[in-house]
Amino acid sequence: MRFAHIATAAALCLTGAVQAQTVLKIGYSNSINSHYGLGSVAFCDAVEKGTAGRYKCQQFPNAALGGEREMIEAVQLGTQDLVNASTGALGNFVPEVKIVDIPFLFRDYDHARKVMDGPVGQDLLKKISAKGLIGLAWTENGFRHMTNSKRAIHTASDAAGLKMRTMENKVHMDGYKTFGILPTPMAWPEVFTALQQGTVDGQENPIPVILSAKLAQVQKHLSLTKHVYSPSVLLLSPGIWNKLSDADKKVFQDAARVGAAVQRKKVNDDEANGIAELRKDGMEVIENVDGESFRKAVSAAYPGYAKEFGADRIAAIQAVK
Ligand code: EAX
Repeated sequence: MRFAHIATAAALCLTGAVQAQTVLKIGYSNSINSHYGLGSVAFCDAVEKGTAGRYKCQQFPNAALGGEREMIEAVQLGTQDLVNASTGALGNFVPEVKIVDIPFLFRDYDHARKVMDGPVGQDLLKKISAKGLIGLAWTENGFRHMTNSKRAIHTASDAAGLKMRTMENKVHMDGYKTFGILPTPMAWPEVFTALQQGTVDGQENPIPVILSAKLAQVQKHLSLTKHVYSPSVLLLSPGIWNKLSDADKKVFQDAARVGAAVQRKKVNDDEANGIAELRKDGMEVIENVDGESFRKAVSAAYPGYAKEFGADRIAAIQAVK
């Protein structure tokens, strides 16, 4: 590694083309081997290559720079350059984004990815850019499932009464209340300890997060409730963006799409292989959840969502085939 850097520097010196190098700080909640890590590294590699090394990244995995809300705030302020984060806290900065956090809005991965990459998602990226953040591309966290330490969840009534950590996201909390759970909003870095100490009974997250955060160590039951899709997004600080040439802007945007593809592929792989792994780690996994019981319950929250986001906008997302 070291030698490679020296060799590159020497090669640049020989051509007399030594240029200033900007090192960008990128943060995310999970490990460097997680979907967030693989996506972020792929993005950064493509940026480095596309700018001939003028830009590179320093990776800050495992919430080393803080929770998602703090990281988004830091990118907005320009004290952090990049974050790859779920939409969990993003609605507190860009309210329009919250529409994609509605439970049972998306049927499956194909549907969700098509919407995020299509006009709805691209329009939301523009809304993000109007709020002092540059939304480079939608990456992916995955469909969220419930875990807890108390009991197997087959139907919504099994979930009722459980105290569950949620993200700091009102759309989620309003929906989850209809299942009868007691939502307890909490930043991600506090979650493992809260589960370990029993401050909350459970939490909900996609398979790639449950795996990489080793939640099997503190949660016995996993139910594939798939109750909400969790998009994530690669955000860049406007201070960096505004300094980029048009050609470099294109490099960053193309690189973000490369990163997103790698991140989604890792989500696919974890969905395919993660359940077996989690069982091996001692989790009891309920695959055949009564989804209808959850959908029926959450319909009580939909009038509120329609009022907030517009029934037509919700219907337009549902209608994407
Ligand atoms: O790494 O806070 C959360 O639950 C988010 O899903 C986060 O991205 C987890």
